[in-house]
Amino acid sequence: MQRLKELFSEKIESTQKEVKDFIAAHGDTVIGEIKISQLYGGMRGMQALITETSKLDPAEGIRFRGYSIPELQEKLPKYPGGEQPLPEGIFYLMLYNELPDDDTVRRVSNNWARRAQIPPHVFKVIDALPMHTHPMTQFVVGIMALRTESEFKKAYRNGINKSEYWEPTYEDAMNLIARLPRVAAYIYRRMYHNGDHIEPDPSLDWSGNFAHMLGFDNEEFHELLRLYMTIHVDHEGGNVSAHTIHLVGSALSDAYQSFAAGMNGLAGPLHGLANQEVIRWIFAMRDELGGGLPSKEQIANYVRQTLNDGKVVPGFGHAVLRKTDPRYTAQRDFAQKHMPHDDLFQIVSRVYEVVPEILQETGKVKNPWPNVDAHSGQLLMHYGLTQYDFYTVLFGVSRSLGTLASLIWDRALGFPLERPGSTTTELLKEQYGKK
Ligand code: CMX
Repeated sequence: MQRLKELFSEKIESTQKEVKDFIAAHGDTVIGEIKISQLYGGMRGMQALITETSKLDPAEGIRFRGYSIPELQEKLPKYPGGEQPLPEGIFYLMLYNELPDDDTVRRVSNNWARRAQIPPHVFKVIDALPMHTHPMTQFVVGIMALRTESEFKKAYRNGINKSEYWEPTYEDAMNLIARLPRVAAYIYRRMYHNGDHIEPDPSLDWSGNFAHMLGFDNEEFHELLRLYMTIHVDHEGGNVSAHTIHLVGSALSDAYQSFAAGMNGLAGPLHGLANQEVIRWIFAMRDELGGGLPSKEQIANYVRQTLNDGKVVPGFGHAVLRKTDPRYTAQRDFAQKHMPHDDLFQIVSRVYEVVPEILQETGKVKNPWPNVDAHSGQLLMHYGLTQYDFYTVLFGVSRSLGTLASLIWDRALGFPLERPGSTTTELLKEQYGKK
């Protein structure tokens, strides 16, 4: 039986040729124009990157190598007796551009379990941080401490040929993915369970083992985590975390450095941190209203107050999406099936009924609909993972699958250093301000 790495190496040559031929034939084709407003507006709508693993459609949402989330829920292998896809499967799909069968997914699971050993200094470095250090900061520090294991760093120092860069990148990416759940669980148990750590169970799948190390052995929670780890993997290439990982990787920084950089972006409140902010926002609203299920009118007033205070309503809006995020819908379906009467789910549902209209009324919010972060916290809360400061770490563990699959392809396709140009307002005015 071929090793997973050999299987991947066979894909490289034909893809390299495909890309090279395409550039040779169409490299001069103009695919868009840039407006001055886009330079000041966060480059919205500019196609400026190649990311093969997924593509975001404003109306339809994310597709991974062409497959939507409902399609993947149907087609990807499941844990025995389970209904949700195994994230090992979506990783395989993104990297190999092929749907895996049950056996292949088991091999990915086993491969990661074999790589999951963490050198003891990583735990010591995390333990040196004060307990009030945000979990995302601890996570980034843990990732950087893991960098002592970098294969790329070693290979580069030994003078590796550039045509082989993908190989140590593959090793680093696979090792990092395998080790992140343990690092994340370590932070969680350290902060919230008096450092009472739980040993991994390598007989479980990657998410199941992660849930186990966090301290959750309820099979329904394992299913939730499989879904969570599948839907957060990737969101094409321009979002802050994916773009950062690609950008930093383009300097031939290794997977550890690139991924840690991206995680600092994910930790921003306009990006991944929004999932903890949603819960904080809902709890603050509930506290202000004296508990219980707020009425639609009370929620509307609270939303208006949030906007009047010059704050964003977390979990709503998106830079690309213009409809309800299918990742939100997948989580809502899960809640409807497993916890239709959960108090917090009732609030989240009511918030969904109220917020879009008010955001629309502002006349400026381009997408009034909920994104992935509007729902994830409620599901975690339901099963007792109540420490919302930790939520973005879960998002980060999942994001490793898409962004590191992309990083491997960046190296396999020999993508160059990313270095766009910048200009100044003065120069723009000189060039275009007189018309
Ligand atoms: N609440 C209040 N105002 C909002 C808003 C929201 N949820 N979403 C957008 N706006 C505002 C913007 O702040 C901006 O205001 P100004 O013109 O005063 O600066 C205006 O509406 C136009 O913004 P936009 O073009 O609609 O949105 P952007 O592409 O600039 O920003 C995003 C996208 C996600 C940062 C924004 O919608 C937001 O801040 N949402 C809340 C935070 C959030 O949920 N982030 C998670 C996104 C998903 C993820 O990455 O995990």
